[in-house]
Amino acid sequence: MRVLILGGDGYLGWPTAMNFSARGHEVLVVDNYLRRNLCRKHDVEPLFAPPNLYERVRIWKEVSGKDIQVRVGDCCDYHFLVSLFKEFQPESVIHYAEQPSAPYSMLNHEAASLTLCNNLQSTQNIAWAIHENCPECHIVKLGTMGVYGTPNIDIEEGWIEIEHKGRKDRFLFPRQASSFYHTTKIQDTDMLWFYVRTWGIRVTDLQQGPVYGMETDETVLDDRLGTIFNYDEMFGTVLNRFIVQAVAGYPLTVYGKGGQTRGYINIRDTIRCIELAMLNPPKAGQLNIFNQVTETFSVNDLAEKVAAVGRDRGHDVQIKNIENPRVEKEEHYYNPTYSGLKELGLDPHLLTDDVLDSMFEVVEKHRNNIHEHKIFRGVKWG
Ligand code: USQ
Repeated sequence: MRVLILGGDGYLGWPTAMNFSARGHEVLVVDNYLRRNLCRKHDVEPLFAPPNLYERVRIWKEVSGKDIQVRVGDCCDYHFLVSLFKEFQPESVIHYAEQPSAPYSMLNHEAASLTLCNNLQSTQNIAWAIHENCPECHIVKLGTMGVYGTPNIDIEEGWIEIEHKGRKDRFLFPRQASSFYHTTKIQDTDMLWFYVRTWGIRVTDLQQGPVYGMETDETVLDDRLGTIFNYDEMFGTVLNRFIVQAVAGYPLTVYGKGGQTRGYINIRDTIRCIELAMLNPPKAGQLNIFNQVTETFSVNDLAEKVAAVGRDRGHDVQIKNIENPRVEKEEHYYNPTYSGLKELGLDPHLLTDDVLDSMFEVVEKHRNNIHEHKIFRGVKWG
C-alpha cells in the first residue's frame, strides 16, 4: 500500500515507518519535529538523541536497501498537507501527528492551547484533504483508551447500544477523560465521526493504552535506528520511566495509592495493530473503533514487576508512593473489552520477565545519559 505516516519521527511513527517499509509498503513520513522541539524547550530530551529524519532514512536505506520518503512540515498547514495528498495519492494515512502528553497538556495555558490547536487542526486538515483529494483513502488515527476514563461499568470497544424509554440506538461509548490531552482525543474522534457520517469517508480509531518498549524487528538492526525513548514525566510512559528509574537508583515514582489500572501494549504490537487496521479498512461511511491493548495492570503491579527483574539484575530498586500530581481515581473498577484486533490476527507480546530484561539491557547501555532532574517535576492537574 501507499502509506502516508503523519508524525513519522515520533516514538511510534519511526518504528512504524521502518516496519511498513520492510513489509513492502511504499512509505512517506511527515513530521515537523514538534516532539523534539518541546523536549528541547522543556529540558526533557530522550535517553539517546536520534538522527534527524533525513539521516534516519539514509541509514534505513543503507541497512535494508529500501526507500522511505520524507517531508518535514506541519500538518496544521493545510496547503502543505494537501500537496502531500496530491503528490503521493496515499491509500492509507496513519495519523500520529498529535501532541501526545497528558502532563504537557496540563502544564500551563500555552501548552493546553498548543495541544488543542495542534490535535484538532491536524485532524480537521486530514479529513478535508481526503475529502477534497483522495476520498477513498483510509484514515487510521491513533486514539487513546484514556478517552473512556475509568467508568464503573465494563468498557466496550468504541460503541454501546442504549435502550431508553423502550427504544434502542447505538452510540459512541461514553467518554470522560482525565487530562486535557485526552479530552482533545475525544474531540478528534467526534470530529471524524461527524465527517464519516456526513461525507462517507473511512476511518479507524485505535484506542490505545500506554505503550512500553523500544525494540522492534527493525530498530534492533542498527543502534542508529532506535526510536525516541523518553523517560521524563511529560513524554515518558510509566513502564518506560520505571525501567530508567530502576537503572538510575531513583525510587520508582508510584503516584498516590498506585491502584490506577490501565490497558498496556508492547511497541511491537502497536505497529502490528496499525497494520492490521490498515489492511482491514471499514466501508465508506463507517467508523471502526478498536481498543488497542493486550493486558491490564495497576501502577503497583508494574512497579513490583520492574523491581523484581531490576533486583535480579543487581539494581537497588526502591518503590516510593508519592503525592499524585494528577487528578485521577487511585482505586477503581476497570474492565475493558479488547478482542477486535486479536480477531484480525494480533498475536500479543505480553509483559514477561524476558521483555523487561531486554528493556533493562538497552537502558543500562545508555545509563550515562540518564539525568535525574528530568525524571520528576510534578506537573500538577490542580
Ligand atoms: N503514573 C505513575 N507514575 C509515573 C507515571 C505515571 O504512577 O511516574 C501513573 C499515571 O498517574 C497513570 C498511569 O501511570 O495513572 C499511566 O500514566 P502514563 O504517563 O504512562 O500514561 P498517560 O499519561 O495516560 O498517557 C500515555 C501516553 C498517551 C496515551 C496514553 C494511553 O503518553 O499518549 O494516549 O498513555 S491511556 O493512558 O490509556 O490513555
